Amino acid sequence: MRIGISCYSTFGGSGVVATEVGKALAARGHEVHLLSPSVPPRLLGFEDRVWFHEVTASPYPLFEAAPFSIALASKMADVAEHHGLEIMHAHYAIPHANAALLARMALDGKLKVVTTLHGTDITVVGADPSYLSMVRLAIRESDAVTAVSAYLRDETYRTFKVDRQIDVIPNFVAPPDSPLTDCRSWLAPCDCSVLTHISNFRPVKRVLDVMKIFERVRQEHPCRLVMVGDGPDRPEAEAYARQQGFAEEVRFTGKQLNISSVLACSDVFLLPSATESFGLAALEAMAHRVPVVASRVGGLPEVVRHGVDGFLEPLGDVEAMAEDVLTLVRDTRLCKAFGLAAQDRALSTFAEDPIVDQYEAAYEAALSGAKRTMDFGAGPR
Ligand code: GMT
Repeated sequence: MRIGISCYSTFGGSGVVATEVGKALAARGHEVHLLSPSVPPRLLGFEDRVWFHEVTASPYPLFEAAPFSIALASKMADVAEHHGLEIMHAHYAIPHANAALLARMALDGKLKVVTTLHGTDITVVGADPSYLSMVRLAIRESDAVTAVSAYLRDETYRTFKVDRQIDVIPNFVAPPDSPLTDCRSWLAPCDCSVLTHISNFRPVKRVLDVMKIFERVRQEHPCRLVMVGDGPDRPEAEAYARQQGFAEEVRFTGKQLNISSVLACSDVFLLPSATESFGLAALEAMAHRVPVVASRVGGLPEVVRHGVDGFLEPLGDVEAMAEDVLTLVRDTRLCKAFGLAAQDRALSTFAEDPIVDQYEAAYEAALSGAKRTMDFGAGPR
């Protein structure tokens, strides 16, 4: 097939999934055209059968802000026409799915649109009244729609009241590469346990809870905290560590391309998010044998098994999460057993190949026009 993939180029999960799907499809012999405002971080080197198309919204004196969605739709239509694309796979509804529908109109319906819902495009920003109608339209009119967890599918039905098939295709992970560098001595220059958090430091990630969990654990066990990523709440988290007098024990590494090196020397992964449709960062930690301590929200219970490969606690219960971390770091045999169970689950249940098969099946369904004849699945509407 000739497939377009449209995504954001930030370090966020939707861009990671989009790029990894694209690379996997290209490895299977498909022709893949990635459209994004800049090269996504996971598209590092040259990949056979992968084209990259930069989307730029030109400024004009009349515009208060350059209309990215229109520029994206235009680019989609041009690339689809000149490269004979059959499918446009939109990752994150706003504005990728709406732009893809416009491109489909521009090409008289010759392009099929597959939309993957990732998380806050449904649970936060998509539910905002200023976007809701257009997200509903995108979900209703796409030729196929997928969601990354059963939780997200059900939230979509609940919020948008759409009456159509939405397939659950979870995030996936490949077996970890051997780490490029051994950074444990830099991250934790002592015989300490290493707690790690990776995110884009948006409010939904509750990075202050991460700091408070660490603050509690360090009172009882020697440890260090590694904070990977960047975003609006980083300054507040750094200020908190300084005010509480433990800044020397926390490494804020900023954005990192090679998270394998960090995860390979981590003991526990922290994800106390307010909502998480799936939790790709948790899955990547699990693939590296790192047990996860997280909040019991959204799709996280579909990924982490409480008491088997991690712990899930009520949202905001930093005390319980700190106790869970202490349970793990005080008992290295238990921590290792959890890590092995986590890796086994990540690499079996969320293995790349069968999940990419499901995306291929979604493309086939879109091409065959099966949307309207499918039975509507289990979710409430
Ligand atoms: O930042 C992004 O690219 C998307 C982001 C979001 O907020 O929607 O991440 C979501 O997509 C990931 C990949 O499917 C999921 O693993 C994350 O759980 C999800 N994030 C949230 O739901 C907060």
